[in-house]
Amino acid sequence: MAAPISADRMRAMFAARLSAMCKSEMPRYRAMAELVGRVNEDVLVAQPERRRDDAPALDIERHGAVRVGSAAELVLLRRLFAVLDMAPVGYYDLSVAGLPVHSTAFRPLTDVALRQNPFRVFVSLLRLELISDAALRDEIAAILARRCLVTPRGLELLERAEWEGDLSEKDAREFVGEAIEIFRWRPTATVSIDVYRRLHAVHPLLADICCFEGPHINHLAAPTLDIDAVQRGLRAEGFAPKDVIEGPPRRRRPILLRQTSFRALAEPIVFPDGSEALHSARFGEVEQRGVALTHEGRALYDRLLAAASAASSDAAAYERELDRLFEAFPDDDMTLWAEGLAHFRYRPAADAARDCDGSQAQMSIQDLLSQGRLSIEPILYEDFLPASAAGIFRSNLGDRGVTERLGHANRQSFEEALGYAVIDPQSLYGAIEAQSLTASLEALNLPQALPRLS
Ligand code: OOG
Ligand code: NI
Repeated sequence: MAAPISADRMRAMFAARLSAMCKSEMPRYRAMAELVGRVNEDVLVAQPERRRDDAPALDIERHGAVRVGSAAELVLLRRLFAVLDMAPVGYYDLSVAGLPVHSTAFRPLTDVALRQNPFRVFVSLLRLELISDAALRDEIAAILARRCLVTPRGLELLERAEWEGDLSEKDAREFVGEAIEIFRWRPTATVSIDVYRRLHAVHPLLADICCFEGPHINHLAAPTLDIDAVQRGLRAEGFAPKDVIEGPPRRRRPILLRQTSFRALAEPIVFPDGSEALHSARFGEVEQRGVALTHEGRALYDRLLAAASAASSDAAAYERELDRLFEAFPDDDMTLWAEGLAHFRYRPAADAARDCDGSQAQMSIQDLLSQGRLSIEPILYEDFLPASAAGIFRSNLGDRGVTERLGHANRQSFEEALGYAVIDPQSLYGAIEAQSLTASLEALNLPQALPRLS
C-alpha cells in the first residue's frame, strides 16, 4: 500500500490550493500578494540578515477566515481541521465590538508543525441569541438547517481519516479537494433578494453567513517583513487599504501582530429568481508577527491600546497617540525579558557547558544571560487579537455600527457548540519557554531551580 501522507503535508496542500483559488478568483488579491512580495524582496536586499532559513517561506499565506452559522457547521470544521493537525486555540469575543459572532483560530500547535506550514483559519460562529427579533431567529435557523457543507464523498474521506489516522496520497488529495469546495465563493444566493435584504439590514454579517451555500473563505493573509512599507504601497497603488494598521505600532522589537487589509470588494451575486445585487465579503490581508507577550505584557498592551482609541478621533491622530503611548512599552529584548513582558526561547552557548560546574549554583538566569552562556530569542506570536479582528471585520462592513456593544463574551456556549474546550494560547507559549530553559540548564550542567534575577 502507498505510504500515508502526513497531516503537515496535507495542511500545506490545503493552504496552497486555497491560495491558488483566491488568487485566480480575485485578481486584486493576487496583485496585493505581488506587492507584498516586492516589499519583502526589498527588505531582504537591504537587510540580508533578516532571511531566516528556519522560518516558513514568505510566499505562503499565514491565515484565512470563514464564518459559520451553527454548532453543527462548527463541529464539521473542527473535525476537518483536526485531520490537518489544526486545533482550536483561543476564544475571541467580538460582541463587544457590535458583531454577533465569537471565534477561535484553528492552528498547528508545535514549533515543528508551524515551521512545516503555519496556516491557520480564524473561524467565527454566529450568535443567534444576540439577534433580538425572535421570528427572524427562527427564520435564520431554518435557512441554516437546510444547508449541508460537505458532499457525501467528502464526509466519507473525513471519516476514513478519523478512523484510520491517516490517508493515502491519493485519498489525501481528494480530501483536500473536497475541503476546498466547502470554502469556495459561490455568487448564487440560496434565499430570495427580499430575505437577503432583511438580513442585511439587521446586520450585514447575517446576510453573509446565512444566504449562501457555504462558508466562503473571506480572506487570506500574506506575511510581510515591513507592514508600514506595504501600507504605503497599498495606498500608492490605489488599493484603498483600511485607515490604520491594526495592533501595536512599529517597534525595533516587533510585538504580537500587526495587520492591514484592502476593503471587501463589492461582488455581483444572483438570486434564485434571477435578480442581482452586490455583496461585499471578500478582501485581502497582510500580517507581520512579533514576539508573544506574557500576561503582564498583554495587560500593558491592552491598556495602552485602549488609551489610544479613547483619545483620538481620526486615523492620523490615533497613530500619533499610539506611538506616544507605546513609549511606555520597553523595546529591547533584555528589558522585555527582565520585566517579564514577553516570551523567549532559551539556548545554551555552544561551548558554555565546559566552564559550568555544579558549584556555580548561586548564579541567576540573568547572570547566565549577561555572561553569554545562555541566550534568548523571541517566541513568535501565533494567535490573533480581538480588537484587531474587530477592526478588520468592521472595515469590511462599511464601518457600520461602530462599536456598539451587542453582548458579552460567552466562551462556555462557544465551547459547547464546538464540543471541546479551546486551548489557552498562553499555556502554549509558557510551555515552549519553560521547556527551552529546562533543556538549556541541563546542557550547561546547572541545577534547574536557579533564581531568575540576580
Ligand atoms: C475575520 C476577521 C478577523 C483577523 O486576522 O483578525 C481576522 C472575518 O472577517 O471573518 O481575519
Ligand atoms: Ni485575518
